[in-house]
Amino acid sequence: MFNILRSYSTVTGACLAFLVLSLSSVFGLFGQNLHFTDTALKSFLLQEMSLDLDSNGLADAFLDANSDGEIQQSEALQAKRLVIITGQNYPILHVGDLQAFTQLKSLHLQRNGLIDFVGLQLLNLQEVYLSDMNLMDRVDLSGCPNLHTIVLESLSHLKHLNLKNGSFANQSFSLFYTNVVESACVDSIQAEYDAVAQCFLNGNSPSYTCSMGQNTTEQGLENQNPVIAFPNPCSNFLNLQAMEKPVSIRLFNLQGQELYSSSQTNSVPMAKYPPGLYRLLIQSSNQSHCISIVKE
Ligand SMILES: [Ca+2]
Ligand SMILES: [Ca+2]
Repeated sequence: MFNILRSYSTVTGACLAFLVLSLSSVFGLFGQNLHFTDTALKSFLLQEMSLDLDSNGLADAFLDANSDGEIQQSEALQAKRLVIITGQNYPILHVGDLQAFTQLKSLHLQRNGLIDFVGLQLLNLQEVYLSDMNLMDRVDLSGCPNLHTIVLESLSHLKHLNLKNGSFANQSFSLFYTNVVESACVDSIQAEYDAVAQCFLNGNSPSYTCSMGQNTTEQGLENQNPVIAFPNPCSNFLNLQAMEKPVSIRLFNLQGQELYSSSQTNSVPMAKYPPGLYRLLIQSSNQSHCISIVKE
């Protein structure tokens, strides 16, 4: 009897030990602190809001949910939509650390010193917005095969763009290229500004299948800004100052829906729209320009 009890308790003990080990390894995995090679990126993610929970293009929650001053694996896996708009305060140079954010669907990077966007393999990523980054010269999205929306805007030194991935030739990408990037030719892919802009002008959900082309010349990378919109961020009204009188002014949300259109105006009423990111398309007699507008 004693032996039976002893073996029973040994088995129970072994089971408990196994359970404890399993649980600790599970919690160990998800509770693991992420290591960041780019400390500015880590600082930003800890100190500023970066999660966009309501999909309006503006951050509204902190990634460090348990406020322990570290980003755990579990916190990274909760991130579906990440907004990183840093200004001068966080000199982020690379985005490779975002590789741990494997559940990301949408990534928005704006106004920082990033010099490239390369090396990320994110299978769930569907949308990428890159704008107002004057130092960025290389964008390689070939590790993100499920992208359907790519917005590249005001990347005045962008020279190398790679959208190529295994199924690229059969896929349709939505691209908005605005004012400064008129033609991106990298590897064998050429995406032409005019065709994309035309889709946008038609008010459709913009969709443009890049063709495989031989032409790799770069053209029209002038850095002019013929339209000024202010204040931006705005609240009730957005004022426009254009070198040439606009023929039409149209406001879109991030889903591509047209919210407002006018031919005779130098200000756009914004009061009735919810806070978020919008795009203003200004067409003059011979060119069109797109500006990102933040409504507070
Ligand atoms: Ca939001
Ligand atoms: Ca944390």
